[in-house]
Amino acid sequence: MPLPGDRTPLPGHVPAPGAPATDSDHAHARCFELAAYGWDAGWDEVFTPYRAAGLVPGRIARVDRGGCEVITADGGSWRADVPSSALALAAAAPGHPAGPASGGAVPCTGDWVALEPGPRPGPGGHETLTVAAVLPRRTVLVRASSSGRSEPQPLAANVDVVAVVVALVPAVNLGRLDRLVTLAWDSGARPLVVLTKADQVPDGGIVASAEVAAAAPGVDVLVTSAADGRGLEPLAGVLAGGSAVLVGASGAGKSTLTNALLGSERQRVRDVRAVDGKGRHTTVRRELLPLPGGGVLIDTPGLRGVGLWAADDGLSQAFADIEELAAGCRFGDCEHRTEPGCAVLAAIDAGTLPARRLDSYRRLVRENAYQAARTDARLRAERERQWKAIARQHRRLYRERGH
Ligand SMILES: Nc1nc2c(ncn2[C@@H]2O[C@H](COP(=O)(O)OP(=O)(O)OP(=O)(O)O)[C@@H](O)[C@H]2O)c(=O)[nH]1
Ligand SMILES: [Mg+2]
Ligand SMILES: [Zn+2]
Repeated sequence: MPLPGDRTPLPGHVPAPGAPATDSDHAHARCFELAAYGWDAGWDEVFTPYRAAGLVPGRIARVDRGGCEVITADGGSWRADVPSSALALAAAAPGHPAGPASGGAVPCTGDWVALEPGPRPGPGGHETLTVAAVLPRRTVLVRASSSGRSEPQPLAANVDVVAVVVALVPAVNLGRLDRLVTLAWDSGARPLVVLTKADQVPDGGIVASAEVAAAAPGVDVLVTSAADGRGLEPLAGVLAGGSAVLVGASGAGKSTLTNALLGSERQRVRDVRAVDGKGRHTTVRRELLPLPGGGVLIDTPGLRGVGLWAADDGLSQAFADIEELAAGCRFGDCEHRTEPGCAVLAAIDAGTLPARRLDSYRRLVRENAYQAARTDARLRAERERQWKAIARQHRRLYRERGH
């Protein structure tokens, strides 16, 4: 019972060895093949009603304008349509799509979805897969969209680890790191900092990694070099068996790391001879790739000016040290500026908290609050428009009935 769908394998896709032949083999493969992509008993339970409705599970490997690529139970990658009606529904869904969202979210890379197999309408219609629902997300990495509108943009769903990739050259920007670590914490997944290009610094990144560890309490820091292979084995160990996403600035070395972990030149990386390469994105899509040691990795395009979106939880976790200190301030509403009995200022005086960290915290809290205010205003305006539309409809019905 093979799955219907546009059987166009992704470039570079290798069919799973020993493809199942019988129905019972296929039922077994259902668990086996998707398990390599993170499917487990929990997802299987969530999927029960969808399966009863004749839908099949899949994981989104990549999203593009016309639809998406999904990995299905046979281990293959197929194209699937994302109907515009589903997108409209999702946009109207409450809370969309921040936080582990409802089934009404716009699909993004890493999402588990329920697919409807069926014929494409129209003359000579061939078989196709359509995304019928997005399963509720366990984790989701969200940023404020770069379009300037206060909208959340999901970058990756259902990952266990968010790896913040930062090059050791040029020198690490700790303010930028704070922002990315906050975003990573806010996803609900485990953050990890991966420092790259250790071969380019004389001390192998010892000093910088200590600074980074101090700036990101509770987050593991790995020093790597794709050029000489250092740190790659521990990194592969951390990523094995789960789902991870790589985020960071363009040129940080995400795709180079991805290739090193895959053991193949799957992802295009920036040409070292490109003199005008600054600020140009080599990777243009978020793409989910299976790792040889088990687990999957999502490589992403470089993030420029990434904004926080409703990242209160992320801020509390990324700056747990400051919030803990603040609990000891004399005044409950202490702003840690000039107040007497301020535990945060005392820690800065004592040299146990860098002043830079308080500045960074303030900046991100302010930005997060500003973003929230703008979002609320937009949601209010939207609701008003909806009410007006309903009122218009009522008036029309009223007139038609001859009142
Ligand atoms: N010396 C050295 N160079 C590296 C290392 N990792 C990456 N590079 C170089 O850094 C440049 C950028 O690497 P990419 O992997 O394309 O960076 P990226 O983060 O994927 O960039 P975008 O796709 O634009 O977001 C390339 O020229 C790589 O060869 C490393 O460990 N050592
Ligand atoms: Mg890249
Ligand atoms: Zn204080």
